[in-house]
Amino acid sequence: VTVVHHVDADGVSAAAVAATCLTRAGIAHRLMAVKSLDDHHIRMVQAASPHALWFCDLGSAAYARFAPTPRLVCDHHELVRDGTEESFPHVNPLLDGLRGDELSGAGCAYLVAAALGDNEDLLPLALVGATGDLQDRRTGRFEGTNRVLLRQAQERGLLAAAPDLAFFGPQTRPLSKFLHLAADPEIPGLTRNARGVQDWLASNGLGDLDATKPWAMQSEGDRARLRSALAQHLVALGLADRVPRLFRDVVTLVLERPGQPTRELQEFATLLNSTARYGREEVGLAVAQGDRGDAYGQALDLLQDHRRHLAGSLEALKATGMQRLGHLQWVHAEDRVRDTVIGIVCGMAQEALSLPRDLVVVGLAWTPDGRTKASARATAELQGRGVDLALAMRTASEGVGGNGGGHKGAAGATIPRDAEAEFLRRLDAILGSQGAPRSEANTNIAY
Ligand SMILES: [Mn+2]
Repeated sequence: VTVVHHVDADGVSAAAVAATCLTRAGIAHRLMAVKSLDDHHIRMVQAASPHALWFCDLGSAAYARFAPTPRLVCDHHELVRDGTEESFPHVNPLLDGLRGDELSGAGCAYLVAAALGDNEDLLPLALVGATGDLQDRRTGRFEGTNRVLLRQAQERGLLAAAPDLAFFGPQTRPLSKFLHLAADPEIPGLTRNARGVQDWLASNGLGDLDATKPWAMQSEGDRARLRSALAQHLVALGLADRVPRLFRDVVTLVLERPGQPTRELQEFATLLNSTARYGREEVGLAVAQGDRGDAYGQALDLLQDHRRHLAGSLEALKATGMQRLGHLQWVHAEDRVRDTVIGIVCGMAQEALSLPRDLVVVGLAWTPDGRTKASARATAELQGRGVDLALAMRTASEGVGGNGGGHKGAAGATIPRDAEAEFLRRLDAILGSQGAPRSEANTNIAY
């Protein structure tokens, strides 16, 4: 079996599930990581002359290109329905009338693994993939099928879930950073203000806390006091509407060592993103399959590089400035942001640069092979108005000789480098037809 998987945290989690259950079943296999199933990668997979194919976190739009090879597709991206989409084993929540954000590629792969044998220990990976795809961000907890998988993992003592502060990095970020790097929700006086955090802690009777210790290492009593103080702080500022967003269901991998990124789902997913998105998928796969030795050490180094790259990328976006075109705001990072993380950076920019939420965000970056990667993000409000980025990005890119797809709220495309302006024009027109609001002015915004 040739396992073809995407290079994000979900794709790596899915591939780790697939590889582990194939090994246990005594089935020979090899792994192939791909950025997308565009023409180039489709030819690459075909050239490998696979006996059988298992697609993880992609394939729902390209399955027809691999007939008559036996195929299994585990995906949750928008489907191409051509009448043959259920003529082979095809696991995608959209085929069952479910939402694409209530089960991840890794979750689909887990359902197959569960059918193959006793693979319940892989349940946490199903949810690492889900959180890597931000499936717990809309409501602050897992919904639908993910919720069922979470309950199973809790019953088996693999995961624990409890409402706690929603900020990123409860296991590894020192408390001060945990608070001042938190931008969603924005907390006036604390967000991006390290000094402000110290003063605020002191003036709330929390000055005795060791701010170098991570959040999860603080005592439960101190955490409870800090949570209420934060809520009161927002209420006192007239921002009570932000209080619910202070909290999410934080999911802990109870068998992992405390203080490690593998101990909490979101941090685990970020660790995997630090590997495969930089061409080091073998490191992420080893960690996802349980390596806590050499590969784990390498992953921690890659995580530092990933953090530096993201911080530098945000600065680059800020310096370049967003431009507006009709229904979208866009920025071209050229070679300053890796094509494999431009989507993550656009998502972060929405919060960190307080971008208008009523315009689709589009980031462009050059790929190493001479093309251009485009990544787009739409808020839930825009999706509610009818915006479907998977369709818009696919149609606009195919119109200029590229390809694309994804989810309604997050999608990507690869296009010829000389077609960037035409692509943006087509995308803008499609977004308009989908009901996206228009910006007031076509201006460059300087930050
Ligand atoms: Mn996915």
